[in-house]
Amino acid sequence: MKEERQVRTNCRFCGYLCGHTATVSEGRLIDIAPDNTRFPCDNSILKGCQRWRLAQEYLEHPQRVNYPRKRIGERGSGQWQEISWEQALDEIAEKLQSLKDQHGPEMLSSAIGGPNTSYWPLHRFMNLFGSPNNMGIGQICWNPATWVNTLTYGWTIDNEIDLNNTECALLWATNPRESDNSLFWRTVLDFSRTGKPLIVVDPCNTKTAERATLWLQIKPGTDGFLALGMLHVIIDEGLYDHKFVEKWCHGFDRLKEHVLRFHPNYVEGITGIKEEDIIKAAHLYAKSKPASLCSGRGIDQLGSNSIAIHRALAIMRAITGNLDVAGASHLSVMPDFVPELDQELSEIVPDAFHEKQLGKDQLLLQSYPGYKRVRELTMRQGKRLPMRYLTSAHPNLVWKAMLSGEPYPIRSLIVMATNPLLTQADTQLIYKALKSLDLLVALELFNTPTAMLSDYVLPSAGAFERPLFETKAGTANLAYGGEQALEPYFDRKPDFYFWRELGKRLGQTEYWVEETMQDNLRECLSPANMSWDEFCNEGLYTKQNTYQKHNMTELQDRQPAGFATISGKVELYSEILLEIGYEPLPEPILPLSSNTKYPLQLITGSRVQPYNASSFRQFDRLRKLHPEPLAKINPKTADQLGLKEGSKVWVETERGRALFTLKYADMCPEVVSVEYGWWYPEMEAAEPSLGGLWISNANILTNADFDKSDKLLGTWTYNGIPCRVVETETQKQ
Ligand SMILES: Nc1nc2c(c(=O)[nH]1)N[C@H]1C(S)=C(S)[C@@H](COP(=O)(O)OP(=O)(O)OC[C@H]3O[C@@H](n4cnc5c(=O)[nH]c(N)nc54)[C@H](O)[C@@H]3O)O[C@H]1N2
Ligand SMILES: Nc1nc2c(c(=O)[nH]1)N[C@H]1C(S)=C(S)[C@@H](COP(=O)(O)OP(=O)(O)OC[C@H]3O[C@@H](n4cnc5c(=O)[nH]c(N)nc54)[C@H](O)[C@@H]3O)O[C@H]1N2
Ligand code: SF4
Ligand SMILES: [Mo]
Repeated sequence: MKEERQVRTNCRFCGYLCGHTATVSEGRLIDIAPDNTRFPCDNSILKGCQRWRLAQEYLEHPQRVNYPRKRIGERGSGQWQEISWEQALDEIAEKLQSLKDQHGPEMLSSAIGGPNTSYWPLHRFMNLFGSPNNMGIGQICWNPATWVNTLTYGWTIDNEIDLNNTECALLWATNPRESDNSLFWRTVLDFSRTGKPLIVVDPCNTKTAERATLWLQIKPGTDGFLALGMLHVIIDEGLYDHKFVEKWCHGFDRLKEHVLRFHPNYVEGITGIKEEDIIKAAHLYAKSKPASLCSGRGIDQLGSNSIAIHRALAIMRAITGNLDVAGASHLSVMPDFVPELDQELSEIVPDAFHEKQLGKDQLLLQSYPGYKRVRELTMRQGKRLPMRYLTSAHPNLVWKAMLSGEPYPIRSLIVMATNPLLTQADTQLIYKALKSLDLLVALELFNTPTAMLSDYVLPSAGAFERPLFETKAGTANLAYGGEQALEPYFDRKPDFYFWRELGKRLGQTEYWVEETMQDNLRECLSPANMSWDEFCNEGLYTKQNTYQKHNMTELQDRQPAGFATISGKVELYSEILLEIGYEPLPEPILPLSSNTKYPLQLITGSRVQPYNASSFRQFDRLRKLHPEPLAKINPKTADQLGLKEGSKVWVETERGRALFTLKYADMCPEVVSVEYGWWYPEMEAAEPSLGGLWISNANILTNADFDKSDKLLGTWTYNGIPCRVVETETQKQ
């Protein structure tokens, strides 16, 4: 009989890493089952997730990349030669060295995506190579809240919904029913059954909004006005926490004056939400204690408005006494284990290469000077934010430098665990930029459209084939994950291997001491006094959350710790924003107005099951469940435009057009919400089709032009874009 092994492991088919038990025989995965005892996992919720069931198929899928391949025809011709890792690494290293000699290290860029792998090995390599040009999606995912909470509270927070403590939950622009198959959705569901107030702010009546006691149907991009309208009510009616405000908040009087003009009646005209509902929401949130306020991607993707709205929400939490309080939120603490910042070696590289950062002089915070200024403050409490995420290059500047050579040439790109042709804004620009490169390398599991245009595609070890260590980028004392379930199939290698081997070929040997990712993680955990084996067994490293830390006295001077800001308090009025030349109080702006040519407002990319971004379109089982890219619209709006449910439509913006199937939904009138990430892996994996890249890709409709992006972080706009919808008889080509 064949020997079978049970391995306590985690799924890696999206960022949640749900705990599972894998059954492995002769190095092959033969079964997989959710494991409630491993964080984060809820068996009943996981019944709804379709992806983990695909584990075996995922490992063996005929479209997986299994061996390193090198382009032999024209770029994008789909002609490849399989080569060894040695050859691929030698050739890539040689090419990078010669391009570096010619143009300087900044000619190399890299691209990363959502939480699909560990990114610090890439950052370490880029730091040592000397290039600041890593592009991410942080500007529209995670960074706005992290930056804004840090500059307001001195550090970032985790929001809590705790069934015993939380008396009210306010979910702002997030739809965990579609985006989260793990513990958070379980908690929201359970909370909704308590009958306590659950408020959802979303233009669409999502499955999450359906569970709300109050759904605020907001016009896209007007959230800053709503938040300031609620603040108006809370302050006007004295519903704030007077003691906390007096002792711990800076600039309350200026805030009070600032919110005067956001009368709910005025806010109703902008947001489309009735005055009485704005007042009701403010009452529910401010009077129920503790109240939790959790926000999602919908407000991270609104250009400058993202900053104003996050600031207003940060202020709302603080003045209602919901900061660092059980059942509402807690300020995170630095990890006991080695933070990603140190794994990246970000602090040992000379400052000189920071000078080469694109947009450094225009971006006030998401830049090395901005980072350094904030670091001076957070270091008062011994905390350091992850540097490479929060200084990542603005993609629009990088794509443009590839094309124009200005301000300096960027000639090569290494793409890891992301598919920018589908997930970054402005597909047309990216396509031209990629075509112009001297070297394009993709570390991938599948032959994505981005990989199709590459010079080399390297087969990464994915879910179950490599160890996992997820850490909130080192901003909290929490890590979860575990051991790989099996050795990688075929010639796949963990991403760590690629960076280490490339680094060794380019003079970085002394910085890559540990041979494997496991060795590295062992070292990384040692300050926390936990062995890698213990960690894998538990699947979790964490400490009990602590609260009200600003009141704790520091031993030497017996002074309360306060907050790591310029004033030492929560900055309602931000001194650091004032200092760097940005509005110290939240100033929302009206979203781009619709016009006669583009009369509707577009939302791109709300999450839908069973897919994750542009991934999983290769799986027939999932395609049967959700066969077509949908554009959702209010039936009345459709009727006014003479459009019928089920018809194929072009959604058009000034940037281009993409094909969707129209679906009626209970949502804001005059708004269209399209799915993102759609391509067709069954179509030709070469030019001109590139896997159906140009058919229904939402990012054909978007742009991230630097001069229209936010000046603080470079946040661009994925939601609230003027558009129109035109019926077409054209079917998928
Ligand atoms: N219009 C619009 N665009 C958006 C968004 C939106 O809402 N609207 N959302 C944005 C957000 S929040 C995010 S996070 C991004 C997500 O965008 P991406 O991170 O680009 O997500 P995916 O398209 O899933 O691409 C991930 C790729 O990584 C590969 N992969 C998986 N695991 C591994 C691994 O271990 N190693 C390697 N090397 N590869 C691996 C997968 O095969 C897949 O091709 O999209 C952003 N783009
Ligand atoms: N199935 C699936 N799950 C995923 C992902 C995936 O691609 N697929 N991606 C993962 C990633 S990378 C992320 S970042 C998370 C994101 O997860 P969530 O934060 O839940 O993000 P979304 O579903 O993009 O957006 C949430 C809601 O914002 C609303 N919205 C759009 N515009 C506005 C606006 O202007 N104002 C307000 N108030 N609401 C608005 C949308 O209607 C949508 O219902 O999901 C993760 N989980
Ligand atoms: S939600 Fe589903 S796909 Fe994501 S980690 Fe959990 S089981 Fe895997
Ligand atoms: Mo994301």
